[in-house]
Amino acid sequence: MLCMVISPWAVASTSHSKPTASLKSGTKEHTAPSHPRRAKNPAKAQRRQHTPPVAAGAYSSNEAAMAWADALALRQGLDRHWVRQTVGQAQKIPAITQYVMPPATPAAKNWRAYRARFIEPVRIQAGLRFWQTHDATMARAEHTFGVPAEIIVGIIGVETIYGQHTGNFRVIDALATLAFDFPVQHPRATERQAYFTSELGQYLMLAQRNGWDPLRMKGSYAGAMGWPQFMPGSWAQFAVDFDGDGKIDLYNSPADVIGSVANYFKAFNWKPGMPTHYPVQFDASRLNMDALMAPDILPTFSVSSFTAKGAVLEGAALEHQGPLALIELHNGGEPPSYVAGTENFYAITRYNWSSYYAMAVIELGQEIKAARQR
Ligand SMILES: [Ca+2]
Repeated sequence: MLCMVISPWAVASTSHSKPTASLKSGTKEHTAPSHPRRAKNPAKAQRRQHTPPVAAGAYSSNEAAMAWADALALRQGLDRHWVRQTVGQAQKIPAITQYVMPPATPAAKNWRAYRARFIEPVRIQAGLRFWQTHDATMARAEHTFGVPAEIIVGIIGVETIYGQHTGNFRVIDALATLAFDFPVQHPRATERQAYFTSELGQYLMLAQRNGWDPLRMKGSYAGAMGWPQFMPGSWAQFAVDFDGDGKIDLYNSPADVIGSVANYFKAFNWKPGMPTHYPVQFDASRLNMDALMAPDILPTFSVSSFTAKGAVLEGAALEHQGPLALIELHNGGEPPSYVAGTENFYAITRYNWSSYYAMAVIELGQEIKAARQR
């Protein structure tokens, strides 16, 4: 899974964008401890599908990489020769060190532009076909994990358009580059480098456990893999065998993909039956915007405390049990959009740390569900 945060405003721009791999984007993001496992930015990943990676030399001659390989083998009981050989054949991809950098001049955040990128006819039609083809599996996932089919279909659509764009970088190259050559000028270089180093270790252990050829697997520039773009640590922890063939395959088994996405949300406290968000308006006479925005996307306010600060809810929202957050989505030069996010909205941001990402997943799922009902 990802855990790179998508940078919404970057989507509208043609140049590079934000870090992903879990870099937080500057949008409304929760300031919690760093996301343990996922990383990636679907928009960037898709844009770079056709970027031919250019290698700059193998890691076999990199002493730090070889020392790390020795330590991993010792710590995890892996074959030292195999680990050294594998890491030694990883290639540094200089372009990847550019991709993870924040843009020099960030574009304005723009939910409408971001939305237009993901909520469009090709993706909706692909989602409709996917849902129709895997209807029974979706229903089984919904029943087993309590996560609605429209959220599952929204995630897989935003990530890879149902497996169409799963990434063309060798995972070993992407992770080795970010583990051993993470750009020092990045504002969170130490943390990010540690993250990718850990993911490289997870990847090698996954490969060893599953009998993969670690030099062949492909993924995003951040090492996210398969239809749901799971980082290796997420694969190890949350992926499930949902077609019952005894293996987990997020590249070729749609059932495993569906079950794994649903299981990820279950693990991140998805609340069955709870809406993701409600419409919200404001009462200017008692509005305390600073207080409402202070917790960022972390659901914090009861309905009564939310409305006391000037948020106006109606209908089912007034009966909501559990905390809410005020979610702000910028629209370039136009006024921002706001919704009241629930714990399930927050759960979607655990897949990719961005409220723009979460809203795109939700709205894509809604559009596909509506198309099914037509
Ligand atoms: Ca399977």
